Amino acid sequence: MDLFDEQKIALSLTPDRVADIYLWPQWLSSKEADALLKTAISDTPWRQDTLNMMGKTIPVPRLQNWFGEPGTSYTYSKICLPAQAFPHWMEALRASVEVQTGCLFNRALVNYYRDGRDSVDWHADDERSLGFEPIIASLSLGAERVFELRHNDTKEHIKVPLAHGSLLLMGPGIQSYWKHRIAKVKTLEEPRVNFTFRHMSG
Ligand SMILES: O=C(O)CCC(=O)C(=O)O
Ligand SMILES: [Mn+2]
Repeated sequence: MDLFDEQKIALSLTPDRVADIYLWPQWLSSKEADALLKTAISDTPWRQDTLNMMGKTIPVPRLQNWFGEPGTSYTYSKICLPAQAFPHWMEALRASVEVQTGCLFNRALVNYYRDGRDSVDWHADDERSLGFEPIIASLSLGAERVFELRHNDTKEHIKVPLAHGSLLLMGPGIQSYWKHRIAKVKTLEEPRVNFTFRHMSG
């Protein structure tokens, strides 16, 4: 499988509108992906953020950080993440994701799932700050985890395994009609790092 081996999954948004997900299952060679996973785990300044749930403070079940134009920030679930400048190794990755997808990305939310107990719950990346119908690219490294998508109205449910070195692109409209998550996997001990590249103006 090489760079051009792409798969397309068509998702219904409304009865007369479809959006595409593109998946490059082995976008990086396993050697490249191994090296990048090591760098990402050791060189990303990981944050342990907390959520306020019904008066209780609970840790976000993963580590994370936000990269982009210094001086800007991104807020989701009431967590404000000030942008860190892209380190050189992440900047190179950002640029190759742009070349592969033909889309522009100037921000990245990076997630570190230390093991199968870490997860991200059902959500859409639909904050107004991401603009109208944002396009999102997602690069996965480390343990394979299942990316689940669920339609808001029809409850149609699909599962896409995201392998070490895979790249996934969610096209316009998906954030408005579908939610996605990475569920916990009780028995999994291996880590996973995920980069979600986004575009924000300003
Ligand atoms: O880890 C993933 O594959 C998804 C992460 C995600 O949905 C997000 O950061 O918004
Ligand atoms: Mn997301």
